[in-house]
Amino acid sequence: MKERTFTMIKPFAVQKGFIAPILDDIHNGGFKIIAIKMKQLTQEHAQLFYDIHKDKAFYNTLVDFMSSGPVVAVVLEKDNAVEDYRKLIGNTDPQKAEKGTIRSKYAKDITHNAVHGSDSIENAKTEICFFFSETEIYSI
Ligand code: IDP
Ligand code: MG
Repeated sequence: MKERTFTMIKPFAVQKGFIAPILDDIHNGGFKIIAIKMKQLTQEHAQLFYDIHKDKAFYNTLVDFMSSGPVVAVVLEKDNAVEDYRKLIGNTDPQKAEKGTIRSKYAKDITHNAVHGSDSIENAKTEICFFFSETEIYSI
């Protein structure tokens, strides 16, 4: 069944020039891009996006990092998109990410881990709405 997931190329990967190679891996993974935008998150936006982690020790570092430069927000479509995209990006910690995964290839460390990927269909919907209005998402 066609499913949507949400990804964000994080500031470190954008600064390093990894937008194109990451989108290439996404394409080769069989995902269709149905919405895309570059955006600078404010501290408040980043806090809200990662609200689920607000009690974690790494929260402030994460918020500072995520608002340190532009991100690329992307809506992806594919059968089983949520689970398959998590497989394509690999473990949160790039040291533990399987060889060939996006995080193993483009991340610096666990904070600067190249990309975000939704962890459930429900969260994908919320995260897509966070960045895109219905008219910015295309049927391709
Ligand atoms: P995920 O991105 O693989 O879903 P989450 O546990 O949802 O991982 O954490 C959100 C983000 O917070 C991670 O992508 C990473 O940037 C950061 N993060 C998670 N765990 C740690 C940690 O132990 N130290 C520093 N940053 C972390
Ligand atoms: Mg997560």
